[in-house]
Amino acid sequence: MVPSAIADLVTAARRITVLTGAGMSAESGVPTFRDAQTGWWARYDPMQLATPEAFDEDPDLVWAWYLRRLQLVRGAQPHSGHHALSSWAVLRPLSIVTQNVDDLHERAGSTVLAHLHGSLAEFRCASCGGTPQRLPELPDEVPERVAPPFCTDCGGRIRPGVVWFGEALPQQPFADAEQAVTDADLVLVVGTSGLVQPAAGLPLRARAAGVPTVELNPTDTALSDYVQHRWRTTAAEGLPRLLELLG
Ligand code: BV8
Ligand code: ZN
Repeated sequence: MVPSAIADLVTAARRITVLTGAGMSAESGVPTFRDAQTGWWARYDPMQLATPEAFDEDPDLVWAWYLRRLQLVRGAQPHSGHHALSSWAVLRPLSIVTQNVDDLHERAGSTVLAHLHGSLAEFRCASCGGTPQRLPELPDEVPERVAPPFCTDCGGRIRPGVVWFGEALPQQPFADAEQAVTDADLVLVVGTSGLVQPAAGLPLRARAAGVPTVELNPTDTALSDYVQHRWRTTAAEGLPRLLELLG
């Protein structure tokens, strides 16, 4: 049952911006950052691995971690929440800003306005920034360490096309995201703990611009006190209910 204040906002909204985090992919079987990682990956803290320092120190370990995550995402399917957003965008202008590096929104038919933290399926040379001509082949069982390939242009190491902790976000996507949360007449915040900056500041910008903000998350988060409405639901449960309101 959608809380009535949220139902009213959703039916009235003409320009919606949805900010999604790892919780959006959870029901597709992709672990969130704060879930214990499965298997022997439980030994590693993503916050330690998702850094340029980790890649410099142990490129083979970090590269294998990303190949493993890419393999996990390729084996995952978008869920009813992803499809609900894709259908909603046919009925109303809807922008998706995601912190996620998977392509589940796209595979549900959505266009993503901004991948704030890059993408698992993109790679570039850590030295010259060039993009390799071909993607790495994925072994069935990714070993604990796999040496990253070298750039055919300059011999530098190829790295994942994601934004690591301590790295700046891509400027245009972040500018587009800021515009999208202030131009909207409703901002949904789905599946994010609101701990990672500057992405977590976007709902606050919406609030400061007088845009109604609604959090869809089964638990309280760092943003819960700052959004206008909280709906303790999951992405795959809640988003289809909101779409149903549009008839
Ligand atoms: C930068 C790509 C500067 C890589 C990621 C001290 C204080 C404040 C800030 C900092 C600080 N020290 C450092 C910083 C900055 C740092 C930061 O914010 N650190 C935090 C942790 C303290 N930020 C950065 O470093 C950023 N860059 O600041 O640069 C700069 C400027 C100019 C020039 C140079 C440098 C870069 C941050 C990007 C890092 N990269 N990802 C990769 O994926 O490997 S972040 C990564 O973690 C994800 O992309 C995501 O953004 C984040 C995880 O957050 P969530 O998505 O929220 O996921 P989480 O697991 O936390 O939560 C899941 C939620 O889902 C939960 O609430 C749960 O309840 C909910 N949920 C679960 N199941 C469901 C569900 N919801 C709905 N349905 C369900 N079924
Ligand atoms: Zn290069």
